[in-house]
Amino acid sequence: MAKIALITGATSGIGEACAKVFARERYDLILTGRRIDRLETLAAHLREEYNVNVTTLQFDVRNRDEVVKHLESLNDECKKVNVLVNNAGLSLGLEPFQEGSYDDWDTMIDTNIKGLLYVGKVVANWMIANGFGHIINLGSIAGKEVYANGNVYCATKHAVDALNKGMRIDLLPHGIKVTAVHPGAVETEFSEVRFKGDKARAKKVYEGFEPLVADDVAETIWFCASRPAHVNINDILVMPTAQSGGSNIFRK
Ligand code: NDP
Ligand code: 8X3
Repeated sequence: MAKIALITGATSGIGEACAKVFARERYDLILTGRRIDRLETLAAHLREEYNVNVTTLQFDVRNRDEVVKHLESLNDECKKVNVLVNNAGLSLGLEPFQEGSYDDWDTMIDTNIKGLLYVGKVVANWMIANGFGHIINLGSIAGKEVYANGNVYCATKHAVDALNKGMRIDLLPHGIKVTAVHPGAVETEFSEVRFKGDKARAKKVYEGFEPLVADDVAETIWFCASRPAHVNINDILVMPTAQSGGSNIFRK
């Protein structure tokens, strides 16, 4: 039987790249996101290209009832998930703390922290029942350092860093691996979302240096997922060579 990877936020960027890498490695996939048309297009491509089974689930990770309902609607075979890539997340706005938007703060906290917890808990309980599994949480350099105007986004990723450690302590007795992958700047739709559709402003973030691409992160995630059973990568920081730390890129 093929192994199974469940990937949240598979409609673009790092999540989509992970779907392609795990399909290449002949994993069956459960892909989630809100933009169902994109999920269906990707699923059709992966079935055709790699002959893997792909199930798509459309839900908003911020909605706890929806998360539980959609995930628990999967059949028992699908719940034998080997790898969860807990990836769905976003940044909104880039303002000094005193000018920040309450709505943006709520959305980031609800998505990056609460969404990761809701999905993580459901899947962790399947993994406990199955006696195996590996949870890979998407952190960030923003979870290791704080940069100007990054205040709340950085706080959510620091929370992911702490939760990753806590999850590992609690799940280790059940034989479940827990890893955090913390990327630096990756050119995806991330900055377009942060700047609310302003493509020109988003593009500027990646000018003058070579950022990571989503594939670089997906291959790092695959490296973590493909270690032997006795090896766990607790935490990995993967940066563009040209970016020495959280503050070393231009964000305006
Ligand atoms: P993208 O914007 O390209 O992808 C984000 C994904 O998250 C999309 O598939 C989106 O799907 C999903 N998502 C966002 N909000 C929700 C929600 N409420 N419910 C369900 N799904 C949601 O960005 P990236 O690929 O770059 O980001 C992926 C992860 O990597 C995030 O956690 C981000 O914080 C992290 N990261 C990104 C870095 C970067 O520089 N790009 C660096 C470090 C970490 P949809 O909109 O269809 O629901
Ligand atoms: C995304 C990378 O440095 O723009 O987490 O916050 S950064």
